Amino acid sequence: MAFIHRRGLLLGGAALGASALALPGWAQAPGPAPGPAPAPAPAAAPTGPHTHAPLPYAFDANEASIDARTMELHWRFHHGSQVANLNRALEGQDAFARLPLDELLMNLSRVPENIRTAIRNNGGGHANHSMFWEIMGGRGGEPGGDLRAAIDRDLGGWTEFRNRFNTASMGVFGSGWAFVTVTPSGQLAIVTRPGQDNPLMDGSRVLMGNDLWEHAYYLRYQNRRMEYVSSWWDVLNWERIAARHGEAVAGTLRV
Ligand code: MN3
Repeated sequence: MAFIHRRGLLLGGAALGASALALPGWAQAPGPAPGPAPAPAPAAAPTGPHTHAPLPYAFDANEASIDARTMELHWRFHHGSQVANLNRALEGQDAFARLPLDELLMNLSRVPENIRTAIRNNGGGHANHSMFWEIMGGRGGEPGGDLRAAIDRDLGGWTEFRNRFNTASMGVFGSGWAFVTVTPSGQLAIVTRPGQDNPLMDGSRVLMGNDLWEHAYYLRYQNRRMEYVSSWWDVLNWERIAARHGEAVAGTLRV
């Protein structure tokens, strides 16, 4: 698995560029005229305090509902730029840069106004995507145990839960997310948020959630959000989601 993942990483960026240059016929063509010296590279983004963790599986691990190219673009560029922009916004903001992501998002109103929107969008996006990658890579099915009991108790049972969550997902206008939140006593609720907002901004912890931005599904599904929303259940990792439910009850769940 680790090998496949590393190989997947190499398929992006530089490796793709190199293979494009190796197209047949190019060897006979005259070399390009020497051009002007390349522009100096822009200042590198700060490497912390927040980090863009590797995906916990290969890009094609969610192929049953999300294609590998979408996974790669989404993780590498969409999520990657949010981490970089979050770190940029926190430059020179030592007190806020020291906060773990969940505490930063729970204290948005204390963040200086000139960086608050950047923290909200990029910090929210970092939290949302970190959770999103974590809860996929599975084979769908149905949860059991305490989580199943909570779904039956709070969300009307398994079928009703899926229907309600899908309906909520379809009701998000434009770009946003559908979530299941979880209280410290393990109680569940379905909520939606616009943009990259995260329920942590209102003091609620997230059990699970689905990315309803078109970049999450457009290559395979184009405008057909309902097909994506219905198919997404097939790649959920219920062991991991059940573990998050347990972490919420134990008080250790973060983003
Ligand atoms: Mn996204």
